[in-house]
Amino acid sequence: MEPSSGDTSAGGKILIGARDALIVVDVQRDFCPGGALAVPGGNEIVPVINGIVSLFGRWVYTRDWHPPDHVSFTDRPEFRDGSWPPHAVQGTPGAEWCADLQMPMNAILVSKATEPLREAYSAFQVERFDLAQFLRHRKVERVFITGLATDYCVRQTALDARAAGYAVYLVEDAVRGVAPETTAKALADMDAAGVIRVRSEQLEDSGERPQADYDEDGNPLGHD
Ligand code: VGL
Ligand code: ZN
Repeated sequence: MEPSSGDTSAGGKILIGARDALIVVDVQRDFCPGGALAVPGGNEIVPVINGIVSLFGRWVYTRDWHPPDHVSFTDRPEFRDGSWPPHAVQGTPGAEWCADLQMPMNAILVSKATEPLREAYSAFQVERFDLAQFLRHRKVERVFITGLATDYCVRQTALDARAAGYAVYLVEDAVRGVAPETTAKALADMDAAGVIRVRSEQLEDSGERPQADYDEDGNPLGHD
């Protein structure tokens, strides 16, 4: 029996187990209402994410973590790729996690787009940390993607995870987009890449969890 290969048909239950990881993309204040690059309804996904966190035993939280002079920032932003207002600047309140977002102690944190001249919409594009390899070494086979924004960082994360060979699930009620047209296009791109759309209510606990990375004293276990 393969405990983590649940029923993936539309509306079916999906059992979350040891080979699954939850990816939470850029749930930061600047992407929530009141922020510099506010995504409509961005804050509404926080309780949805909080409701599924405990089903998982592996978590990756990504954050946009720009220098103040990041290449994507412009004085007259058009709110599209390459033309954003300053947002998610390292160490500023706008770069902090949205209020009430739960984050397990053992979650992995990946900061991205940290260099002035490079854009990085996905944590798989980070140069100094190989997220695909990190997940592979931990026997992860399926990733469940949540966060902001559907049309940019969520889209790119899902496409990169597919390219890295993972089965990818987009948790539709746990994402929001910047604009309707680009969001529709992003969903079509993800569909074409084989990303499976699910809703948070479909996810169920198998009771199975991955082996710990560390022993009780914090020493790495290194079972690879
Ligand atoms: C994002 C625009 C600019 C995102 C990040 O997290 O989707 N979008 N930077
Ligand atoms: Zn950004």
